[in-house]
Amino acid sequence: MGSGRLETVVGGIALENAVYNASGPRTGRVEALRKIGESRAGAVVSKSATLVSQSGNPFPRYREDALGAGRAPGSINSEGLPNEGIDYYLSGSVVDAVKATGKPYIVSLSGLKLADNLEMLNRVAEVRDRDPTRIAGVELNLACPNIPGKPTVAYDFEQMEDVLSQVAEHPLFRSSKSSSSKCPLGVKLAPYFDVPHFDRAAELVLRHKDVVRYVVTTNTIGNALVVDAEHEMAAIAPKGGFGGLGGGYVKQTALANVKALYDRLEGSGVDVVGVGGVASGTDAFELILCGAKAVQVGTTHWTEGAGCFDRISAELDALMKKKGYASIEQFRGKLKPYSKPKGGAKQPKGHLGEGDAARAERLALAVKRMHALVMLLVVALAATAMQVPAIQVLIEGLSSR
Ligand code: RRO
Repeated sequence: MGSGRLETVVGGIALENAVYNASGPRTGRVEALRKIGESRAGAVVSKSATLVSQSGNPFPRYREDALGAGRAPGSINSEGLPNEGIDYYLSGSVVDAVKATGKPYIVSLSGLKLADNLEMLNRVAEVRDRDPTRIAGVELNLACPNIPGKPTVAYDFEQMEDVLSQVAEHPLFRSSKSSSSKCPLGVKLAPYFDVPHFDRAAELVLRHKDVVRYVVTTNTIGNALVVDAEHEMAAIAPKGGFGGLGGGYVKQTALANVKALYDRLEGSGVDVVGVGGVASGTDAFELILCGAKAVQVGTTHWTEGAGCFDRISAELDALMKKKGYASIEQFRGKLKPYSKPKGGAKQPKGHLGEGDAARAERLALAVKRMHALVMLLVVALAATAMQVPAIQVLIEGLSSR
C-alpha cells in the first residue's frame, strides 16, 4: 500500500484502505471475492446472503449507462438477491480464500424474513466462535428494493425498529467472552429524501448504538424505471422494468445521505460508510469530505472489475497528496458551507459533481467538435482557392451536421 494515507477504521474494523467493494456486483462467488481481496480494496464484502441459495429475478436484470452517453455511467438493476446461500459465504473454502488475501471479510445478510436473519446470525456466530478473525463483521442489508412483493424494510421505520431490536439482542453482538469477540454490525440503509426521514433513521440507529457500529449509505434508489426509447420498452425484465438506480445517477443523493447521517451520528461511535456513484478518486474524496470513514464501490466495480479499486485508490491518494492531507481524518466531515470564492476567483468550470472520467469524456467530445469545425474551415478555404463559393461549402457542411 505504501503511504498509509488511506488507512481508516470502520466500526472497529481496521482497514488499510478506505476504498472497498459494495455488496452486490461481482460478489456472489469465491473467484470474484478473491479478486477483490487481491486488489488494493480495503475489505471484501460478500453478496447479501439469504438462508437458502436463490437464483434471483429473470434476465435481463441489469443495464448500465442506460440514461445516455456523455454522463457518468449509471445503472439499473433488479437482480432479486441471487446468491449461493449463507452456508456458502461461511464455508471454509470461501473464508480461507479471502483470509489468504489478508483483507477483512464482511458478510452481508439480507434474510427474506426476520427469522432468517436471526438463523443466519447463529451460523455466523458458530464460525466466529471457532475463530473470531475469520469474519471481521456483518453488514445487515435492510434496503434491497428488488424482491417482488416485499417492501424495503428501511422505509418502514416500525419494522426497522423491530428488526434492529431483535438483531441487537443476538449473542453474536453481545458476547460475554472477551470484547474482541464481539462482532461489529453495520446496517445498510436505503436512500432518504426528506429531513424527517434522516432524523428517524438516525434516531433508530442511535437507539442501538451499543451494537450497530456503522451504517452504510446508500443502497440503490429503488423502483426507478429506465425506458429504451428505440425499442419502446423497459430496459430490464423484472418487476415491469422497475429496479434500483446506481452509479453516477445517485452520487448527489449518496453525498446528502452521508452528510445528513454524519451530522446526526458523529460523536456517538457509529461510523458512516458512503456508497453511490464512486467512479474516481474525486468522488471518494467528496464522500469522505461529507463524513464517510470509508467508501464502497458498486457500479464501477461491475463495469471495470476489481482493477477499479487500484485506480480509485491511486487517484484518491494522489488528490490527498496534492492537497497536503496525510490521513483521511484530516479532511473527513470538513465540508464547508457555500461561500463566495476568495479574491474574485471564478467558480470552477465543469458540471457539478462531475467525476474525473466524465470530465475527460466531455473534454474529448469538445476536442472532436473543434476538430470537425477546423476541417470544415480548411475545406471552405480550399474551395475558395478553387473558386467555388466558400459560403456555399460552409452552408452545405453545416447543414449536413
Ligand atoms: O440483488 C438485488 O437485486 C439487489 C440488492 Br440485494 C440490493 O441490496 N440492492 C440492489 O440494488 N439490488
